[in-house]
Amino acid sequence: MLNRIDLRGGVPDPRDLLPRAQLDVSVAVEQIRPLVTAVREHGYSAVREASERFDGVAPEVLRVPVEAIAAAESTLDPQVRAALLEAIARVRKVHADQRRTDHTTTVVPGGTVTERWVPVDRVGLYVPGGLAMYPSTVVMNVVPAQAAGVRSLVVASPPQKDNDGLPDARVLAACALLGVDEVYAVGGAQAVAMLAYGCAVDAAGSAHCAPVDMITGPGNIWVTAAKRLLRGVVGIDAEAGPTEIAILADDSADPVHVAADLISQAEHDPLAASVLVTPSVALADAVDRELVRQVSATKHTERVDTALRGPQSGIVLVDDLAAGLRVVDAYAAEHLEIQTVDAREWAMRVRNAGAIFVGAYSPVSLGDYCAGSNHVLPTGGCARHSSGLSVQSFLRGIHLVEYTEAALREVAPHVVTLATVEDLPAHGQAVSLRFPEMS
Ligand code: HSO
Ligand code: ZN
Repeated sequence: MLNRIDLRGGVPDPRDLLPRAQLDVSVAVEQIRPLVTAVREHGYSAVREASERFDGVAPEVLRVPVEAIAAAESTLDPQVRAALLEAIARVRKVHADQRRTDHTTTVVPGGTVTERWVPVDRVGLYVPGGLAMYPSTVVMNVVPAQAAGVRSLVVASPPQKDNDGLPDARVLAACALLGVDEVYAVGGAQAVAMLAYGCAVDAAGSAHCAPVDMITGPGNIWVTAAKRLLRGVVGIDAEAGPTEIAILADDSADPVHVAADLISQAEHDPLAASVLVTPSVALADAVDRELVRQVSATKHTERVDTALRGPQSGIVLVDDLAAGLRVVDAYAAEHLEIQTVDAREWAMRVRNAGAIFVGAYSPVSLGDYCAGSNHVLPTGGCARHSSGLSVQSFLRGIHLVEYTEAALREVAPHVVTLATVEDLPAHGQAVSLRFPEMS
């Protein structure tokens, strides 16, 4: 069922041979540019027009009334509430441990540099609502922002036709459980533009969404394009593309589990990528057989089938696990499962992955919801240089430089030398004129 890529015999750099979807965000950027400009210039009316055009519905007041958020929570299925609360508690536990403390380094006696960690003031969190609804993504965005100490948090999520133009009720309920009461029923590129520039949220212009400093969260290609276009106007997290799972497995892996995990992420999107890397032809054959069986029985057969048969998915055959490790490093998957003997040891050797799921009982879906880890992770190979969302994403490190007169005097000649070498004498002057003996 999956394409096979045979890398046995070894290849110097497997990167170009690996399956990966080519999503051209730059084309999408040009397509959404007029919309972003319209939102900057016309605010409310442009946002509403775009919502009607793309989502087929738009409430007159874009801000969700707090009563509607509370109502979504009070009508939440008790089992869903319990599951969300469990997820929140676990994600909070992990993210609380990420908090950084200020640190002062004494460079020389009388000369210190303190690093102060200051949260971003106002953050917009985008929660998608297309093929699936994502209350779990509310948790994964809000919890680290709150743990970082972000003061003002706003959520934007597309209006739903079947919920009177409000965002999905479970998304609203998750906001309520986390204490977020500023929510906008706006999706797509128009949501990103609205958050970045700020805008009136009713026709009379009597209510406003203030501009945010940073926008995080996954979204479709239009959301990603708008984030790329507005980067600089606002800060953004890593660009999110379609979901990916890579599994490094040997003969010890259970093909039934491997197939289920590959399907679990293919379920997100016809463009999702599911990749198995293995030295075992027997496992590859067994997984393939198992996929045929499980895909026909799964709910979203068509979507999953398209994703698995797409050029972005496949089984990569390698000589041994060490070669497999080079392949998964070159691929830099959003999610990497290690289902091998000594899985933890192999996991510790991986250099590039958004998150690593170790052993037979740590599937990606556990991390999607309830492991405590974050599920907003770098895709498209960005795991080579970026991390998933964390408390750190919402903090800025500000250096406080404090030198005494004596400490500055001591280092002044070096500053003057470096300023002279860069032909910036005024820089040197700013130091030397403080000390009459130097001029
Ligand atoms: N696997 C997705 C996150 C998610 N899965 C949300 C289910 N709900 C991207 O990491
Ligand atoms: Zn998922």
